[in-house]
Amino acid sequence: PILRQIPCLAMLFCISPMLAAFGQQQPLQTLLVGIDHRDAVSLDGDWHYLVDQFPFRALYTDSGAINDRGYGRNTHPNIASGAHNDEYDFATAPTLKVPGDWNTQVPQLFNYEGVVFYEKDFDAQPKPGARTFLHIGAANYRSHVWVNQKRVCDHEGGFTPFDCEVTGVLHAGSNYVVVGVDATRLVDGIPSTRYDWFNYGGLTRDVSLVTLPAAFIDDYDVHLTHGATWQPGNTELSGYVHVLDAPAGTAVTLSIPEAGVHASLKTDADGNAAFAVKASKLALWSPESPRLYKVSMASGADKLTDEIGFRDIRVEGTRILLNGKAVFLKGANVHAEAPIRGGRANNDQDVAVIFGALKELNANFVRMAHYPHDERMTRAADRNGVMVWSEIPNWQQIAFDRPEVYVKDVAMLKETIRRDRNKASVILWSVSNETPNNSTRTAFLTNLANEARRLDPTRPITSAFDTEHIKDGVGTLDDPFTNALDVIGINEYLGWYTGAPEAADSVRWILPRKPLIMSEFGSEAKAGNHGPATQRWTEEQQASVYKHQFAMLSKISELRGMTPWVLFDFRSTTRNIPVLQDGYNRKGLLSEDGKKKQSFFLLQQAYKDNAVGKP
Ligand code: GCB
Repeated sequence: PILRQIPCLAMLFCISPMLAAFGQQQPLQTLLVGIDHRDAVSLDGDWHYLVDQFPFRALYTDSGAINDRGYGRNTHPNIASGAHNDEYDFATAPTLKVPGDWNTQVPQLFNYEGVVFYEKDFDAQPKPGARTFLHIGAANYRSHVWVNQKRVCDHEGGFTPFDCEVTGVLHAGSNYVVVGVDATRLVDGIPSTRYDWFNYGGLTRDVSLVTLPAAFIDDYDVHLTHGATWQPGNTELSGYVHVLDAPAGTAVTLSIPEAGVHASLKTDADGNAAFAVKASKLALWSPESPRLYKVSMASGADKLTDEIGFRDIRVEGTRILLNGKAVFLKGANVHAEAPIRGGRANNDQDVAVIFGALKELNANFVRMAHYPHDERMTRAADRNGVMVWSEIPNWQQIAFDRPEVYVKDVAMLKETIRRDRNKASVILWSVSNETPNNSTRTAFLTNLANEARRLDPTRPITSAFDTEHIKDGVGTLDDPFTNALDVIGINEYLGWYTGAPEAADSVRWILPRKPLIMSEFGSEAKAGNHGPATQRWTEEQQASVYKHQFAMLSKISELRGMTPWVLFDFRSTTRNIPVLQDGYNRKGLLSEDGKKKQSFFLLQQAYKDNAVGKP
């Protein structure tokens, strides 16, 4: 109440009472694994939209609850006569393309970080005994979904998919779905309120409807058995196929014809059919030979075929072993920003441009910063033989002191791992980027790293650390959170945020005895801006930073990979130097419209010659 009487100093303080009621954790929504390999009815295309401007009366009630008497009802105003009624109408509202952020589609919404409602009509013919799910690939940041006036789900998190069950709500003929998407930054959000990228709002990834039998395969994990017994040529596959709502003893088949695997399994009381089967003639997945196998699973009336690669990834001392062989990770950071056209990357074309650039660079690795990207990206990585660092958006200042943030973080981690655990390309789960070194943070992230390891014991866990404090020519990483990790990432910007580029030449590093990935370095350059190497913002200065970084990196004995920041220039709300930045972070090896800078060619050559770092 007091807050109502004082002017809003910041958006944050104005909206906090309203959001208080949202503090209770929403249950984890269903998440159907391998949905892109199922027959789904796409709901992509034109959706009507209405902006619900602050104080977001259509989405939230005055007490902060979700308003089920608002736009979710999709009523139409009585224009002719009779009682006054609702003052909105989707039927005559303009449209937005889905998938797509609203920012790059409607000039007036470019900087809008509030609520937009989406509506779409669709036809359905529900069949008795069948179940239907509405799949949302991602909606940034919170979303509330109504189908035919009933709220079917709520979801928080801008980069992971969720599936809302709509069985029983659908009827034969025309139906509608309304989604209220709120892109407001939250102190207790993940990420929190400050971050160096653009807050693209809306239904940013594909939306579809999928119809399944009463009991169906919702989750599976098929991987090369991980453990001390692993030997090339003597391989075994293990994992599980989970059948949702199946009674114990339900039959499940798993077959990988090209690998000679045909297994008949039975579910346990939880619907889980665990397995371990010999598959000794497997061709293992690697960047040189990214072999994928057709993996078919069936149970009752449900069947599904995915394409999965098999490989072993592990850490031994300071080395990273892929299929028992030490590897050096030659990579780059990538944001989910569509090159050329701009906006959130979410279609085959965007993914082809990004992977085209990575392959041209001679990269075998990519850090998908700083959150899970569209599933097309990890699929493309599987096919292209590019290893992946996958991250959840614990970026810098997160409200680590709030228990509800930990609950949300675990939900996000689960969604990320569940969606991508069958991707051979994904070799690392990262739980954070540049978080402050204090005991609250360390306890929080140590628990989260352990949770990641519990959810997936087959992959190493990592995080990126910020070491701006390189003193007297010595770089150190003295952070207790490193104890919880298998692989260490370090972000440093010698030659840009600190010191001159050549200072790197004489820096010595004192590091934990774990594999190190230099997960960020670089400097800003506007493509086409030329001058002496000492002049900031030129391609020459950026190239000079890279040269001196290579000299430094070559001397770090623990170095097992590098991902300079960043492949393409990307939009960020914090980069506001006119002419030079114009709203873009310019640390790209390429500009946002695909112009290669000098640094691109330098790195391309270094990767070709394996000039920096050893496996
Ligand atoms: C960092 C962050 C990254 C930023 C980058 C920069 O350390 O991890 O998200 O965009 O620096 O350009 O400052």
